[in-house]
Amino acid sequence: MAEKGQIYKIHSDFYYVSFNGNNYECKLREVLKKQKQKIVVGDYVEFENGAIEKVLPKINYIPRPNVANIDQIIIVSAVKEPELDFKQLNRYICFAKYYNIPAKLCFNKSDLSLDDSTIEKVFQIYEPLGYDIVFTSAKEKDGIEEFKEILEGKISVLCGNSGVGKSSLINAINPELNLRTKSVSEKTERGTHTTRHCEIVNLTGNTKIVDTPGFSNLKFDFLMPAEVGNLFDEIKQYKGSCKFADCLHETEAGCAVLENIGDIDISRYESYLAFTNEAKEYKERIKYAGTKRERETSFKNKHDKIAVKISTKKRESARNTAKQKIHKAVHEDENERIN
Ligand SMILES: Nc1nc2c(ncn2[C@@H]2O[C@H](COP(=O)(O)OP(=O)(O)O)[C@@H](O)[C@H]2O)c(=O)[nH]1
Ligand SMILES: [Mg+2]
Ligand SMILES: [Zn+2]
Repeated sequence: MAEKGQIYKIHSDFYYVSFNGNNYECKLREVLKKQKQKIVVGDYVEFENGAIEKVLPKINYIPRPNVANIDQIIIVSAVKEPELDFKQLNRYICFAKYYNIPAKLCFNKSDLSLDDSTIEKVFQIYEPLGYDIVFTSAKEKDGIEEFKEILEGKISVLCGNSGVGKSSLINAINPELNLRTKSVSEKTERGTHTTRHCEIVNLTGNTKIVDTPGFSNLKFDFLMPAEVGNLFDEIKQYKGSCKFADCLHETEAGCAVLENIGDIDISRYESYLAFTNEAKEYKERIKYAGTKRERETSFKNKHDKIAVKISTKKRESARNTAKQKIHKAVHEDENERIN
């Protein structure tokens, strides 16, 4: 009988599977290799005698870090050093939304002159949105029990800018755990090649975390401007209530979001506008890619030596092919991001 386990590490051809507290080194069945399906850390698999026979459907998936089936994302910020960055926090929150993974918020370095107004602001903005919030000091070991509690029994990914104290928090819970990887901004900017493999490790008892190089590509340059509102619950609730169906809630007349702007936190709304602009840049870019291709096609047609009189029908079909190519290119680009 095949057992159902979870891949916690992948190393070249070897897949390490945990099942019932034991670890198994496995290889893929030939048939799986041929299927070319994406197998990542976190995947649940059926295996028998060191061979993985089947990969079960992923509940969720984050491409970078490349991991599936995680329970939650813990977004770590520092209240000072570096200064609390609400926009960055909102960015992580939106990413968690995008990948459909629950998030919890940790505010670390509470030992550094944490004023009441900061605490108040944090609760005022994020509590109504339904987020669990903990304040910690990895240094003074404050709030570590609460931090442990929010991780308890789950598989979590910690994310947050470099220097906010992620490693210190993990250390405060389990000093023996020597994580290999560094957070994303500690090592590279986008473009520099690094191996982005991750590993699920036991933090304590049944609590697991993903040892990961961190999130990369945190810009919203892969979706349409109109989709950004879906990542903000307080904006999404007005979906369909604006006068114009394609309303971006910026300056449009009859915008339900603007009519209720008093109920939305201004820093959240500003983040929304900023991310929408990033998405607009993306939209412009693919639009330009489209027109450029079409221009090239028509140029080629015009300058074709064998002076051709392309029938309207043929021209139409040529245009369609060009469009399909563009669509495919865009699609592939998206896939590249998703995979
Ligand atoms: N004052 C203070 N410093 C901290 C705290 N947690 C971490 N640090 C310091 O912040 C720096 C970055 O911490 P680190 O855990 O490496 O952050 P990471 O990049 O998020 O993993 C280190 O110098 C830590 O000693 C804290 O709670 N209070
Ligand atoms: Mg670190
Ligand atoms: Zn609107």
